[in-house]
Amino acid sequence: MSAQDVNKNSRRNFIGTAVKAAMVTAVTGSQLNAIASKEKVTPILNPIVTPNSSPVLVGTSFTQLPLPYAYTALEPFIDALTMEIHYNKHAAGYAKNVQEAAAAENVNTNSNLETILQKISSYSAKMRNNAGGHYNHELFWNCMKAAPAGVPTGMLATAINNSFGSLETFKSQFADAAKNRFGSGWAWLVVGADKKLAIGSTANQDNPLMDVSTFKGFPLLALDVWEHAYYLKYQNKRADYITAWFNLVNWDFVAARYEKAMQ
Ligand code: MN3
Repeated sequence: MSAQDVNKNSRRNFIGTAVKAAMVTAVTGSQLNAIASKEKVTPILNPIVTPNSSPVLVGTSFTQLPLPYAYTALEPFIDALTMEIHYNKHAAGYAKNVQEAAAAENVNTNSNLETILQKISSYSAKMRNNAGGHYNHELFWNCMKAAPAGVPTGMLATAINNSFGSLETFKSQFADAAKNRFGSGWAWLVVGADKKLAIGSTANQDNPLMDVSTFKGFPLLALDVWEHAYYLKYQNKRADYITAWFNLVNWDFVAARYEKAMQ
């Protein structure tokens, strides 16, 4: 057998293994769904966006909404187990805790979370961490969709080109914001009070709507750079996670939020 044949063979074996691994993942994903339905957890395949609801997700509720796709939908860039733990444990925890904080601090949970965030300095640290955590994740899920990402369109595409020169320059600057956020936090694309696009980051579960944030604006695009968002697949390689994540950006959602912000 020539070296080339050996190469072909090992490549075939690798592909076989990869296909098998994908099948195992698919089964795991559907088993998770089955477990979810048995435990009367909200089904995860229901879309958030219905014909009667705004696709821009303005007016975030205190309740965790169903994921707009299956746990497996973002593979291979974000694995199903990471998504399952992230949505069902981490994000579900913020949703539960923000409701506890609201009850303790006499906040009406029928109000929009945005109004609380804008005056978050009036509330407890528990409210700040969990109102932020809940809001950020509800936004984050909608900022992603199954690959491929496509490209920004319409007014957003023009604004990105005008502000950053090109989509590639935008991605590079956004990735730098995400890489350089020390410890846990988020990277953002926002529309500022001056109606201009800006890139920045916040620590922990803070976000640009909060009165306590030094980086302010209306968030269009959010990237979670807490280790829980990537560690199972990427370990310490945050930069690789960020590069992969660009394959998942839901530009239609971002463009709809931009148009809303510019009205
Ligand atoms: Mn998270």
